[in-house]
Amino acid sequence: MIYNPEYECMDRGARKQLQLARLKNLVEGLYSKVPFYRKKMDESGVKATDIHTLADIEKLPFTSKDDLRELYPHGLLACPKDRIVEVHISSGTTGKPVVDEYTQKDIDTWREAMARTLAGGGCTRDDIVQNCYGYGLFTGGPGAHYGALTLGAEVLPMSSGNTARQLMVMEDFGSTMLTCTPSYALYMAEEAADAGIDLHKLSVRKGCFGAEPWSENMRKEIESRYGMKAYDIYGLTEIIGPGVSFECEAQDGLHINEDLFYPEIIDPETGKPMPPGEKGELVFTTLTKEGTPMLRYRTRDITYFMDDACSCGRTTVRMHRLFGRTDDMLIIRGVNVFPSQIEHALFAIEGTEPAYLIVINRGETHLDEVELQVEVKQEFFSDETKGLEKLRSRIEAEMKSKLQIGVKVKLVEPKTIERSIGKAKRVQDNRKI
Ligand code: DLL
Repeated sequence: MIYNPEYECMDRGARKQLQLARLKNLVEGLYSKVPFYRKKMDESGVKATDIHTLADIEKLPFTSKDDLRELYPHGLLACPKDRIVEVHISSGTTGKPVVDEYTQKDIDTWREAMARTLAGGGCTRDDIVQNCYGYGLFTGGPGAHYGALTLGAEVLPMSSGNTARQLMVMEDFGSTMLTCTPSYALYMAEEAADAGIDLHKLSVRKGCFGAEPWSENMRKEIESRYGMKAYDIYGLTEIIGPGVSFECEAQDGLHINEDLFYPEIIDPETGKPMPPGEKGELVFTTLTKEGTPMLRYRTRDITYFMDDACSCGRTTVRMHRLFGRTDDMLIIRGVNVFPSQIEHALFAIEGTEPAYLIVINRGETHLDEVELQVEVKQEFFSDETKGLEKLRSRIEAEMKSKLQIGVKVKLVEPKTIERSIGKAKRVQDNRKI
């Protein structure tokens, strides 16, 4: 089902007109209301009146994650503070997180974007949606919740974790649709098999999965284990949360909600636009947001545009499922982690050498498992094992508190981790996704 054919199936020329009108309005507003954008525009010598066509967006400055960190917490606010009704913060754990502050109109935009998204995955008012994205500051839980309610579906607001309970509810309440990270969907399937539950005999037949990288093979695995259709959905806190783009029944690229979020794909080195079919960095401008609007936000996500017609009838441009990121950010169990952060925490601990390796596996449970190999000073090895054990648990506790994920620490003898004369390779990512 197409939730909003007026906008999703709009004539492309008419949509461009709408985008241009919204862009002009946005740029004018940003210049007068947000000192950060005014300064940036002044520095690049561009004025709101210089925007005559959509291509003129190239004259405008980019916004980066580093900019957002400096503006934390309220530096991007483009409306009076008392108009903000909800706040979300990214799962990123390096430095200051990024903030999205929503007015009521922004929440309504999000509801619309997520209604389109879940409808793309086949959700209707007849569905019972088991929502196992995390609720809280993370956008996943609330975003899917709003979307399901907007469609008139019934929501089971489970949040993530407590898998035995998830399965009990799935069975007893007859969930027909699942929303969670793809790795959690597979983990639940494993637990179901262990508990002797045949998922094919339950009612769950479709799911919208995202928030982390996953592959076509993982999709096949989820689909066959549940006997369901599994759809990829994409979004990020900075732009609105989930609801930026989504797959339809064709499962061939993610339709971007272009009337709300203007997409560009640029060469990350030169900042110049890439033609459809060519990979680059995804950039978004929010066309209607009031609270914390974004101008040319560099997502660091790598994909390409697919602008051929889709069999579903939507006319929006599609993006290929993500290929990766331009930076070294790792997404572990849906939490954004940077190797530099692990390093930072590690080297504050007495007894360790400056050599470590982060090994990431997607274990039998389909959840990401992190092993942190750390070299330890020689004297610890000559010491009794109690000292080593104490050091190991200390590092594990430190990682848990700094990264918010469990890390298994393996202490190794000095000089056992491979050295490099060039760039050090700190991460061994064995996830076959
Ligand atoms: O993960 C929003 C979201 C929630 C999307 C639920 C989909 C479903 P952040 O925590 O800010 O927001 O993380 C955003 O996660 O820049 C991508 O690198 C990655 N990501 C999100 N969706 C996908 C996906 C939410 N479908 C960052 N495939 C983004 C691959 C994804 N990576």
